[in-house]
Order: sequence, then structure tokens, then C-alpha cells
Amino acid sequence: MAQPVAFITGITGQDGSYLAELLLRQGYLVHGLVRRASMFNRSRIEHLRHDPAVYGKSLFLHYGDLQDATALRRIFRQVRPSEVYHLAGQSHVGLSFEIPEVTCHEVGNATLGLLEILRDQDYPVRFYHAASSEIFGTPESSPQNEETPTRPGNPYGCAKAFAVHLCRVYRKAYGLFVCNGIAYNHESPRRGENFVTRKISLAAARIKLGLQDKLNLGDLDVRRDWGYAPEYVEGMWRMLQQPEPDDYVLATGQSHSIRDFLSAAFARVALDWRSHVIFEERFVRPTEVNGLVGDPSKAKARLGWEPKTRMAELAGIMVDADLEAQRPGA
Ligand code: G4F
Repeated sequence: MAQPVAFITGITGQDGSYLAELLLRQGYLVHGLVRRASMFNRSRIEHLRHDPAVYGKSLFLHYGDLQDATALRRIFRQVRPSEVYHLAGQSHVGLSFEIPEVTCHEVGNATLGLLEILRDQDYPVRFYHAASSEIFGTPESSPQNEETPTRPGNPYGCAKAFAVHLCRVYRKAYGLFVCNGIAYNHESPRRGENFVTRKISLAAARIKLGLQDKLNLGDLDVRRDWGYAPEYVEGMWRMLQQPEPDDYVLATGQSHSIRDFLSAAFARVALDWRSHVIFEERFVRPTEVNGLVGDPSKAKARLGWEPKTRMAELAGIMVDADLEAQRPGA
């Protein structure tokens, strides 16, 4: 059997880096799309790039941009991927209020562009679209599943909902193997520092080490369904190994408030978060989504996928990693 070939957009991100590791372990040739920038932002895959047994042998990076259809088509022609994992795009919900057009181009139109390329291939390609719980906004029912109507509450959610529906249309209209992975929040030590869990874990570690004293946050009452990112990329891969394409919710089914996450993270370093957290209006969003909690039972039944790491353990993993990274010489 031919060696499977994966193409990952967003390979330098949290999920892309874990997914690349998983696919390399499974014996794939992995190709990743990277955007040219004056400063390298590849810290999450540096260990792979510096491994002579991997880089240039089973891992290849290609300069490109989701807006550049010609370059993307060229990469497809050269690489002929058997599986495409589309993870790239502006992913910060708060920021999507400030740069809505960029967000919609990167998240919405770019997915359409890839679907068009897929449609023109003369061989079967499987496509994973990184959808998001943000498509549900503030839903009428909880928990949400694959049938829950979309009702986004911010520009990012609107763009994702647009992309999710296009994936469904292309699957039905052209018979393409396209899956939407409707992932709820998934975190790890590789999470960007401007997402709330990482902001908290980093602050807990730095406060413990005397490097910082205060942590400025917005609304602490909102609740999220938080899971562990390496487990979620396993779910993404499993979707593309099924006989038929479909949509799946990836979630823990449990929701916790920001206060709960603060308690767990600060408890890890034996501190009381209430002595350190300051409210800052700037971090409150123009609209907030509420009631997001996912029902992963379809993923469990069909993919054999189940989240294992719960919120408190996740907070501990993240704080431990940040403590380690902050130590002198780390
Ligand atoms: O960590 P967050 O920025 O994640 P959010 O908005 O839930 O979005 C993440 O998860 C989605 C679902 O998987 C993805 F689609 C999306 O791309 C991203 O990965 O914020 C979580 C909550 C929000 O309610 C926010 O208002 O935390 C609240 N929050 C309170 N203070 C804060 C802060 N969020 C951030 N980023 N920074 C704060 O200081």
C-alpha cells in the first residue's frame, strides 16, 4: 500500500504541531503550509525541523498563503495529498471583532478556496475542516450535537458557520470526502498566550516564581467545555479513516467557569487566585457566547474517540509546563 500523504494548513499552530507528530508516528509523509513572515514563528515544530531523521525525509514545509490559490494548487499538484487537514486561520474570537474582514477571509473564504481545489482533483482526497463550537453561539439547547442549528454570536463564529455549511454542500453536491470536526475548546502547553487558559497557567507559574504579581482578565463567569488538544487531534485523524465522511462533535461534555479554571491552576502552585486577579474591561467582548457544552457521543460510538483529560488535570499539565519553561536555563 502506498505511503499516506497528509497536507496540513496551520502546521505551526497548537493543533497542527500535535497532528504532525501523530501522523509522523503513523508513518505518513507530512507536508505543512507555512506563511512567510519576517520573524519565524515555528516554535511548536522546531523540534521536528531540527530532527535530521524527520525534516526533509518525512516532514516538508511549503511557503504559501491561504489567499494564494495558484500557490496552493501548485502544492497540491506536487504533493498529491491523500488527506488534507485544514486548521489554519485567525482563531481568536475576541480579535475577530477588531479584524472581522481578515477573519472572514481566512476562516470562511479560504475554506471555500480549498474546497474548490479539492473538487478539481482527479483522484480521491479526504478533507478535514476544523470547525468550532463557536458555530452554535448561544444555543437553545445543551449539550449540542451535530444536528444543533448554527447560531453564531461573533464574526469568527459566522465565518466558521459559513465554512461548515459549505463543507456540507460540497460533500453532498460533489460527493467529496469532507468532514467537519466541531471541536470545543482544547488546550495544552502549546496554546497561544492570548487564550484564557494559557494566560492563566502562565500567570500562575510566573506569580509562583515571583516574576509577576497580577493577572488582568475579563469576564470570569463564562463557561467553556475544555479538553486536552493532543486527544482532539487523534479525533481529527480518526474522522478521515472512516468509510464515509461525516461531521463529529469533539468535546468533553463538561463545562466549567473561568473561576473554576483559575482555582485549579492556582491550586497547583498553592496560591489563591483572588489575591492576584484584576478585572480589565478591555478583555470583555462586545457579545459573549454562553451554554456551550458538547455531546461527543457520536464520536465515541463511531470513531471510538473519548476525551480522557478533565479540566483540573489539564490545568495542572499546563501550569507544570509553564513552571518548567520559566525556570532559568530552560
Ligand atoms: O480562551 P478564549 O479566548 O477562547 P474562546 O473564545 O472560547 O475560543 C477558543 O475556543 C473556540 C472553541 O473551540 C475556538 F473556536 C476558538 O478558535 C478558540 O480556540 O476565551 C474563553 C473565554 C471567553 O468567554 C472570554 O471572554 O474566556 C473569556 N475571557 C475572560 N478573560 C478571556 C479573558 N479570554 C481571553 N482570551 N483573555 C482574557 O483575558
